[in-house]
Amino acid sequence: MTDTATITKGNLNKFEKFKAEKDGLKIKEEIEQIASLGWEAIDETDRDHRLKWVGVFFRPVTPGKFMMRMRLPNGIINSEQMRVLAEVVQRYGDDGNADITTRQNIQLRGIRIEDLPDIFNRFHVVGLTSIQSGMDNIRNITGDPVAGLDADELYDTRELVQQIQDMFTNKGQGNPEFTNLPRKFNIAIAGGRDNSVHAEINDLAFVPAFKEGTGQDFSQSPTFGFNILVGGFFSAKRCEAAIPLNAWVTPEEVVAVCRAVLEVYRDNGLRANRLKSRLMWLLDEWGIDKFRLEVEKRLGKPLLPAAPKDEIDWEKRDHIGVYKQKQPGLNYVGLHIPVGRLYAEDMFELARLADVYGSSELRLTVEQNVIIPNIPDSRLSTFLTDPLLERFAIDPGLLARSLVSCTGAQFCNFALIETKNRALSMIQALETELTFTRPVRIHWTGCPNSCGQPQVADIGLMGTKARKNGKAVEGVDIYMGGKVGKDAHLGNCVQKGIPCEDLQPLLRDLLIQHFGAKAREEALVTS
Ligand code: SRM
Ligand code: SF4
Repeated sequence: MTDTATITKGNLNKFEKFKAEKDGLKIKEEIEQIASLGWEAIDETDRDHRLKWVGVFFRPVTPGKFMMRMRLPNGIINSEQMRVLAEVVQRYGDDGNADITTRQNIQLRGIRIEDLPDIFNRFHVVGLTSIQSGMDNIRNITGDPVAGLDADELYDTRELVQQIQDMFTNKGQGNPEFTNLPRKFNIAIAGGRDNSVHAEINDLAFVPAFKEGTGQDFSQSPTFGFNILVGGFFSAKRCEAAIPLNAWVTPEEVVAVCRAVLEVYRDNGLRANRLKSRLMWLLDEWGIDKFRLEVEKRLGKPLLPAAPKDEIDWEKRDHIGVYKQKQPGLNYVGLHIPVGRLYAEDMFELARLADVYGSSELRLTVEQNVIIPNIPDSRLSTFLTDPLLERFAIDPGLLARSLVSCTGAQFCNFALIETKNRALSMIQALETELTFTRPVRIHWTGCPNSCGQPQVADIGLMGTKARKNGKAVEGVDIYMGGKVGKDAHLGNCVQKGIPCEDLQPLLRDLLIQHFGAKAREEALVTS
């Protein structure tokens, strides 16, 4: 457990000071009182920061209407839970909505502070939690979105993801052992061959890998496990892909290794400067060998060296459309949710689809879309005629299909530009102008914090301030070259400060030059 002494390295910054004064998790006991006081009377540090320990975010853009960030391990939610979330946002009318996030998760908007006790009760009844989902805590753990469904999967990640969450949240009750990390922390487990979780951009990631000669009988066939990557992160100051820890673990060892890595980071991570506090900065200071040694000490045993290669050898799938499951006679269907935005009615309707056609389960993807699993062959054709599929398509346009966008100026005070609506209208215009032979992954992010992951995109657009005719206007920096799936690597900034109003023709040219798009008239002539 941390104490003020262990975290005091140099001068305490404002965040370290308030964490040392009162653990963020303590806010949990004060919810009733805060709710009865009303948002305007809340102590500023509690309002702006500590409430994030229970997943409640003050939104300066919409004062009095808070955001709630859930935890949905492996991106899985059932229809009953989805209905509870829908009921919560429904009560706020036009102010209420929800977003599927880039970590397979859901955020709710419009929340009034006086409703928190009732909302937490409702969450409790259906087994939902928003605990430790913001500030210096571990974010939603991502896992393979088709875990347990995919005939080609190497490992079903669901149970492990849940176990890790249970460990650091004390089964959703809150665990003060892990509520004062130096900074946020991202964990991902890949279970398939296509790295559907973007392992490379997590602080700690497990990727499938077989190891020879680890069984008691060395003639045994190779043993399944995971190679470990550490230190991947994006921030306004620096973006890095994760690096190998040179360690391989069996699935049974994953939870203990997570705990060991978190303890090392918690007790040794740099805390003086919040711009230099993510795990990679500690790895820089120590070197990977010392870090590995410290993890071994916490673990109480040596780590085996990494397997020579991992099993990520597919291009990344987006799961939109209809796919056979490994269970004979069952299918999963991926629906495209434009920029992840949902309204109460959509959420009720998605829950209905899951109940009527599937097994009452819904899955979320890091591309902000929904998968409905377990649809029997006999129900599939009726499912495909359901009117909801006109809104949430299974065969969207090739640009819309891969579009990802962060929250942007509508709700986020860090934003330098409006993102979601702009992204949608620009993609619509480009799909009208051009034809495509393959999807192009365009990611929008409203500021350099990179929540929309522009560095993993074919074309990444990062909000910035630009100038046009001597005036300050909304603009973007353009990133290209991000590669996902097999041989994933980050893209780079290729153009800076493009005014948003000049962006569409520029994107049009990029799509033609680099991604084989054709102008519609030209496509007609050549066909
Ligand atoms: Fe993020 C802060 C939204 C994924 C890097 N992020 C924020 C805040 C909380 C800022 C704020 O208080 O307004 C945003 C809330 C806006 C809102 O009202 O929605 C916010 N981040 C999001 C989401 C909702 C974007 C989305 O539309 O999907 C994602 C929520 C994920 C979740 O369910 O937990 C989200 N954020 C990410 C990712 C992507 C990822 O995890 O794969 C990143 C880059 C990866 C990483 O963290 O290494 C990311 N968010 C940041 C950062 C920069 C972190 C840093 O080390 O500097 C901040 C700012 C900060 O923490 O100081 C930030
Ligand atoms: Fe907000 Fe910036 Fe993150 Fe977008 S990238 S959600 S604008 S902090």
